[in-house]
Parts: sequence; structure tokens; C-alpha cells
Amino acid sequence: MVNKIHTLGGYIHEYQKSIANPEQFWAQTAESFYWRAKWDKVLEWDFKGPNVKWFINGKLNITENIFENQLFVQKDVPAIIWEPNDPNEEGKIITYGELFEEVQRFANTLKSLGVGKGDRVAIYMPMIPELTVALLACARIGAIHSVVFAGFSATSLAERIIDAEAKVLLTSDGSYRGLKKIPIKDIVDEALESCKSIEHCVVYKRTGDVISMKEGRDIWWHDAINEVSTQCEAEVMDAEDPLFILYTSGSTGKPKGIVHTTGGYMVYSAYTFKNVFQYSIGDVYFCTADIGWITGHSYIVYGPLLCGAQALMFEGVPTWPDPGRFWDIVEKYKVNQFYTAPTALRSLLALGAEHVEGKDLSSLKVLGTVGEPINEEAWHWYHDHIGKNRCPIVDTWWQTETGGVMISPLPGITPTKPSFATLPLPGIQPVIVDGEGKELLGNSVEGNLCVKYPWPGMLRTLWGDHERFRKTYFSSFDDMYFTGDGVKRDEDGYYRILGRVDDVINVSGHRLGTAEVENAINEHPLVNESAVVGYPHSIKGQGIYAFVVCTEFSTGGEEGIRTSVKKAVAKLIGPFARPDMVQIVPGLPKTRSGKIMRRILRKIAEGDASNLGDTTTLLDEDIVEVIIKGALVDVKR
Ligand code: 7RM
Repeated sequence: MVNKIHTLGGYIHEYQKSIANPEQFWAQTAESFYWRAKWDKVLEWDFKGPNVKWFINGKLNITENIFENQLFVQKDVPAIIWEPNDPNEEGKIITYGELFEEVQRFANTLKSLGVGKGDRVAIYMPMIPELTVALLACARIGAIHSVVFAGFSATSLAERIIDAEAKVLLTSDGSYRGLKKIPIKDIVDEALESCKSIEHCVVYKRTGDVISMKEGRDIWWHDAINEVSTQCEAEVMDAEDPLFILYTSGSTGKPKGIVHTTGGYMVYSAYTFKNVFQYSIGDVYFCTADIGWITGHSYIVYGPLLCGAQALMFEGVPTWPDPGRFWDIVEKYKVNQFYTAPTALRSLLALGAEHVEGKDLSSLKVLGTVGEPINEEAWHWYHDHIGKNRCPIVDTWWQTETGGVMISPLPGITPTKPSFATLPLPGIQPVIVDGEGKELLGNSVEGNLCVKYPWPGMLRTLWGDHERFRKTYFSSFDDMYFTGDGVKRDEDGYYRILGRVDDVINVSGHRLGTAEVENAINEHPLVNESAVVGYPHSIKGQGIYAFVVCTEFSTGGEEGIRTSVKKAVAKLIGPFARPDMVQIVPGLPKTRSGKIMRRILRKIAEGDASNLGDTTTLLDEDIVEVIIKGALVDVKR
């Protein structure tokens, strides 16, 4: 069993130990897992390569650590508590024993479709228990899963399938989101037109809607699992074999395939889960994220299940049938740990505290947030109205790339401060550097957040592009991993994340590249060029503001173009990427060398055009005046 910290003194002691001798610290943590063969070296690293390897020559299977290694205590204990979209539909409770059977059955199904170790399996599914089964079945046989969030468009799905050269796609006929039904399989059919690598598509029947099944390619999930046995030996994996790919946005238009490996990710997701949530056996833990994002991978599937936890999985949305949905679920299942995104809290806060009143939230012990900075108002609302001033809040900072939480309070242990992620977890060595890469020592400093020593959960490469991996994370500053975030360390040494310093925006906790949105806008036949920036938004954290230069105006004029540009982005990337503001402009502010001066556009979008800073390098200063005159104001700013 993974070691759990209990006191502030214990944390300080662990932290110091972990820094003095990181290899010994992580080796001790890794000892509590089941390895088919022990590693012969703990760590090999070089951030110049870059090259990072943990638990070298260690052999294991992550699902053996979830199931076989725990079954003697866990067989009849719930693993997944599934709450459907519609509160009138009956949920499901799946024990570790049952989940193990389903995982083995589906692992054999994948094998029967020709999937083997190292093959990529794309997964595009709603939040149903079979999604968890799908991930673990891949892990069982050593196939690499690549989950694509089911809110992505056909184009985005296809792009990810093609990049990973996935052999099989797992999906469903449709999905439920509040009152909406989403035609998942129609989106898949459109995507697969351009995906030559896909040999089979397995379709889980969720809505029962009429869909088309392509002869020879598509198979129903319930038919596919019929013929196979429920026993499947775990494939023995090397610690450094890839476990999964998860695509995330960067500052160019092309998403990056983040690669996580088996041994290090296992140790890190389990260790951080147990400590950050102070999970005790018997607790019910509820994370509202979608498994399509890293938070769901690490803190619905792997971390909790590796710790024998009861993980609640929710198919629906926070506001349907009413904005009390989360709190009804907390009451119904007596949830002990609750983990969500600030954007969800802000939207619920805006809908009024009456939706919390009368709900029994007394089971709650720990509250968590993730994905974006939490503002003080939302923090206090969470603390007062949900935690009733009894529950510590863990503001957990981390990234798809880090695999697990990096900076966070330990609940009930680390004294918290609203909007601060507080202190690094054991084993994590954050540093703050200025623009020149000089480390800023001591307290009360602000700069770029880097990490100067590897940790087991870190990404190892970008799928198919090790050079981009080097450039993105290791070339800005010498011998350090650069996170892309700005940060402040206050007078107490506490970390406060300030947000991205690159061209990545965070919209309702969804990470998006401004270049990605621009590429989508530029596909519009009437658009010449565009520039996209984020601006502060009271609910979403950041809103999307697009400055668009058109070739001509069609019927419907400016308003028509604005609407069709928004539609085009929703269609090309996904509904969550729809721009909030589209301003048609005659030109963009560019330097003499043709670079768009985003700083100026950001200021205008923020409504702070009075102080634009130095504009002397602009090719055409007059354009700025015109843009300011036509600037749009979001009431939610
Ligand atoms: C887990 C996740 C990563 C980016 C990251 C930050 C921002 C995440 C916090 C936060 C302030 C936090 N992965 N971020 N957590 N900002 N406080 N507690 O979100 O890859 O999708 O996004 O999210 O900018 O770089 S992610």
C-alpha cells in the first residue's frame, strides 16, 4: 500500500527526504506495487536529450496492480459507481470482481480483432462504465489507448486517429448530455472516411438510436464480447512501455500526442491520488471530469482504482435536470471527496445557492479543484456553501504532461489560502525563472514555472515527434522542464498559478491553442486571416475573442459572417471551442516583419485599450484605432 502523509511535520519530512534522495524516495514508493520483475536502476535522465526513464527493466502490468494484487481484499467492493445522465434511469454499481471480469472479456475481444501489444486503440465514448473497461482492457494486453474527448468534432477525431495510426476505434451509437442526444456514431462515420488505419470499429449501444453499421468494419460491442472467455492473462510490460497517448493543445495548430508510460505513471497517479485526497478505504470519491481529459485518466480511472477506491462516474451535466444535480449525487452516494473545475463552480454560483439548500452534504470531507485558476469568490462559495466551512479545499495544479498533481495542499494538513495551489508534493522540485532563464530564488518572486528534476509521472515524448517534445518543453530554459505557466511565489513560499504565458487558452477548463481556433476560422471561405486571443470571462475563466479579416461580405453582412464563423469553429473543433466574440476588422496589427502583435489584441479584448504599451514597431498604427472603435464587449467579462 502506498504511503500516506498525515501531518504537516510528516509532509515536511517526506518532502525533504524526497529532495535529498529522489531515487530512494520513489523506489520506496514503487516497492508497494506488484512487479513481475524488479527494476535494476531507478532513474536515468538527461533534460538535454531529452531522455527520462524510470524503473529501468522493471516488468509489470498496471491492471494486475488494480485487480489481482488487490482482489483478496476487494472482490465484492464497488470499484465504479455509475450515475447516468437521467436521474430516473437506474445507475450501476460494479465491484472489483465484476470489473475484472469485464476487463478480461473485453481484452480478449480486442485480441480477437487482431489488437496486440503496442497497437493503438482510439476511444471515443460517453461517460459510461464501458469506457473504463475499454481503457483497462487495452492496458491488460499492452495496447496503447488514445482517448478522444467525445465533445470533439469529426475533423479533430480523425486528426488524432491518423496521427496515432490507430487500428481499432471504440465508440457508441449516441450519448446523452442533459436534454441533448449526441449522434456519436454519425460523427465517427464522418471521421473514419479519412482514417485508413482503422480496421474495426466496436459500437456500444447506449441510446438505441438508428445508426449505420459498415459491413466488415463495424461490430456491436454486445456481439463482439459474446464469443470470448472472461480470462485473460496480463501482458508483461516494461516499465517504460507506453500506457497511453492523450492529445492536448499547444501553441501551434497541431495537437500534441502526450505519451505516458506504464511504471512511472502507475506509481505517480496512485501516490498523488491517495495523498491529495487523503483517501481511506471505504470512502466514496467523485471526480466530475470527463475521462476524455487527463483528469479523468489519472483521477477517475488509474489513481483511484490502483488504491482500491470507490470511484463515482457521472454521465451527465451539472445543470440538468436542475443546478442541484451534483449535490443530489453527493447526498445519494454519501460522497466523501469531491473534485471539480472552477468553471463548474462559477456557473453554479451564478445560478444561486438555493440549489444547494436542503441537500445533505455532511458526508463531504475533502473538496478539490483543477484545470484553471480559481478566483477568490468561487473559492469562498465552494468553502462556505458546499464545504460548510468544514472541508479543506485542495487547489491542484498540474497538466496533461505531468500525469498527476504537482502543486497542491494536502487536505487538513497544509494550511490553505484562497487561489493558491500552495506547495509542491514530495518529489517535485519547482523553480521560477525570469525571461532569461535565471532562477529566481527566495520568496516574493514571479516568473515562469519550471521543474528542475524528473518525476515518475512526467511525459516521455510526443507521439512520433521527439524533436517537438524537446523544443516545446526543454528549449526555453536550460536543463529544465518548462510548464508554459506563469507563477508567483509569495512571502510564505506558497505558489499561485497565474495562467499560461504562451498561446494556449483555458476555456471552461478546456485547453485550446489560439492557433487551433485560427486554423478553423481560416477554413471559412470568406475569411482572409484571423487572430484569436483569450479574455477574462466570469464563468468560463477565459472567453475566446476572434479578430477576423474578411475577403468580402456575403448576404447577411457582418452579422451573418460572425454567426457562420462561430458555427464553423464549433463544427471543426467541437462546440466548446465556439468563439464568444467575433469582430470583423479591416486588418490586424502587425510588426514590420509581419508578426501579429497579440499583446495589443489581448488588451483590446480585455477592454483595456487605454494602455497599449509600445506600438512603434507596428507597420500601420492606424489599424489599432479602427479595431478599438469596433471592439465588442462581453457582458460576462
Ligand atoms: C489537469 C489539467 C493544464 C493547464 C496548466 C494551467 C491550468 C491546471 C490549475 C491550472 C491554475 C490550477 N491539465 N491549470 N490546474 N491553473 N490553477 N489548479 O488541467 O493539460 O488540460 O491543462 O491548466 O495553465 O498549464 S491540462
